[in-house]
Amino acid sequence: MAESNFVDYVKIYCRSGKGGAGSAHFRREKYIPRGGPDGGDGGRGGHVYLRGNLNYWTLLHLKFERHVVATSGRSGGAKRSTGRDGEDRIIEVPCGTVAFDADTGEYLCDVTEDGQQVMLLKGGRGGAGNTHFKTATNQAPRYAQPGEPAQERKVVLQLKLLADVGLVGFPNAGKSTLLSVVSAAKPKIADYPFTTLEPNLGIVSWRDNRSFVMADIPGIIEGASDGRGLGLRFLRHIERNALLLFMVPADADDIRKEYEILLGELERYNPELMGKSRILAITKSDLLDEELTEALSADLPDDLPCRFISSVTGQGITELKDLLWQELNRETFHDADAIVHRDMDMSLMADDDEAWDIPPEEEDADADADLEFDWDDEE
Ligand SMILES: Nc1nc2c(ncn2[C@@H]2O[C@H](COP(=O)(O)OP(=O)(O)OP(=O)(O)O)[C@@H](O)[C@H]2O)c(=O)[nH]1
Ligand SMILES: [Mg+2]
Repeated sequence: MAESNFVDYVKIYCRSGKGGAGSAHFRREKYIPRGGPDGGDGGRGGHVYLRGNLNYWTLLHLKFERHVVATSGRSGGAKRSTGRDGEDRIIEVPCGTVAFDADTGEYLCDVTEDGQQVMLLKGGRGGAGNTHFKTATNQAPRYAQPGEPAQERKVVLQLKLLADVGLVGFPNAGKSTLLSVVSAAKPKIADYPFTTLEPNLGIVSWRDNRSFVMADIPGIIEGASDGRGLGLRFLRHIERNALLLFMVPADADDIRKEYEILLGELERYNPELMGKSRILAITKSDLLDEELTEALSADLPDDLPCRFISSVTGQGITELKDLLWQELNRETFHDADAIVHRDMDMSLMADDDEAWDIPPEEEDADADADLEFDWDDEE
């Protein structure tokens, strides 16, 4: 696909800061012989966080940010002075972002709310200075603790849109057209397959100023789970949707069969999608007369509610919205946040084999110059 502004996948190298070393300094002042240990503790290394931010819709702003590196804690100093903590780094992400380990595919965390902050990598603890090691039998410990090392990780961030209703259908089924009539969204609509190349979101207002969010994703075709068409790349955007609205056009050869193919592709992608509520809309019903409608009604799938609609004439649209709302508010409805993110299969991801140019660790300028102590010379 050409360069697009809808970025829902980025890979970033992240590193927390290492802890500063404790100091093994000894007090040295005129007229105070054998001043004793006075080395302070090292500072904590910076953490790396993810933070949800409603102002972002995609991961575009991170596309060229390849490294996120927190700074290290500073070493402790003389006179029990504690080293400065490293600076934290916060990666701002749109709500709905999920993080995975880029090497193992392991699921790490999920950010769904504005302002929600999740620690991705912990900064190293600072080491204890030699003052902590003074004991009755060892009044002059010449050692201090080093700081904890930094943590590093390549992280994949994936956006899984937060929408209530996801539209599922073959190309040309009329998904974008429906979104355009029930919301203010202006998706591209045309009479050829794969008009929609990236997901569109729209807010559907319903009675009494209430509303829900609908996601129009690119069409799915048979074999999508093997990578045909646009593949299943966009299916992750319906993983969170509480409700799936299947759409099959009235002029399809076999409505029930199309529905079953779609269902099969979804199941192959993630069997958990089968646990979601489903509704079937037979679109473009303006092409049917009463007789045909009746004939088709006799052979519809019976495991879900079905409705005939037309985005052109408005037939069945209000009833469909009512039904969607009703389903979304069902008492037993599962929480969209409760989805289980499966670990990613990294072997399926195109390996970009990039050179990472991992930035070198910074050196601590004020690191223990005082480590060589000359306590004995003081006498
Ligand atoms: N007669 C009729 N035509 C419709 C209706 N809804 C959509 N269409 C037409 O069907 C064609 C495809 O509509 P789209 O909304 O672009 O279909 P889509 O499902 O978004 O397709 P992709 O984005 O390619 O997956 C367009 O030419 C629409 O004008 C309808 O209710 N009645
Ligand atoms: Mg479309």
